[in-house]
Amino acid sequence: RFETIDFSINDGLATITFNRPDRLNALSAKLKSEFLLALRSLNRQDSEARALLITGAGRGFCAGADLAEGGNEDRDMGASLTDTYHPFLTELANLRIPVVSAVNGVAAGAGMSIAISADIVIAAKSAYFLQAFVNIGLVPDAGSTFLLPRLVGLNRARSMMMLGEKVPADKALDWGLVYDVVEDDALLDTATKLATKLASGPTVALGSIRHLLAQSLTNDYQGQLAAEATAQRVAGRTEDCVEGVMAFIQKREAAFKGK
Ligand code: T3D
Repeated sequence: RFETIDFSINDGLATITFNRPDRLNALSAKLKSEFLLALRSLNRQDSEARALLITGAGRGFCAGADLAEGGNEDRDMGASLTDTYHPFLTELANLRIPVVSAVNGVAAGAGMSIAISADIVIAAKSAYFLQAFVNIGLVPDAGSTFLLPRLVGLNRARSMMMLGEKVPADKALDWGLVYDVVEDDALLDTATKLATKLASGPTVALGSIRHLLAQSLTNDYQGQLAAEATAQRVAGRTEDCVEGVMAFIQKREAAFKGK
């Protein structure tokens, strides 16, 4: 159905694969709109997805904005962001299911923003991260200036953004930007196993964990305690919580249903 992404849902695991390998999966207008549609479908109440895996086809994860599609020099890039980037970034942030990114190659510009928006980032050994914006005279966007300093600290974020140098996977691991780095040929298998585990987890609790942590980036301590109480009230009333406690008492593996 889609031309620039592959989108599937199997046994509760949704997978989105950016699929413009000859352009290192750069974000063309078509790709951005298809990505948005796929994310919207996952945000619908009737979606059967319980986890999302995002990766890229070929040797790149995503090289950011499609620079070959730029159009005229007077183009308003601010409007381009609000009209074509912010909708999918917001939809991604709003997901109530856990998100894993499998970074198979370069994650540059807005492509890096997508990669690090995931709850768990797994990178191939040969992958790298690039705040490419400054190299073409732009400022970091797509949430980079919000997320990156919070993930790696101001100092490293500033250096990445001002120098526009590649940060290889092993350094990204050292900095805490990614959860794990694996051999290139083990990436998809490792990330799929992890996402499959999340897809059979207590979905309501997992969704709340992602939102609580997002809120913690701006909340004060009292606000966060209140948010935890609200989320726990909901989680405590799920069938999965009943099952989790029962399984613990019966000394068996819990069989969560996602509700
Ligand atoms: O209005 C708005 O859209 C504002 C929003 C901005 C958000 C942003 O993301 S701005 C940042 C945009 N991204 C970049 O600046 C990165 C540009 N790409 C590169 O610097 C390099 O391609 C890489 C360092 C990522 C990879 O280098 P390398 O040597 O491994 O590959 P390559 O040969 O440069 O690229 C392979 C092909 O993909 C090549 O095409 P060709 O020559 O084989 O026909 C290249 O042109 C194409 N490609 C790579 N990145 C992009 C791209 N085509 C369009 N847009 C790209 N971003």
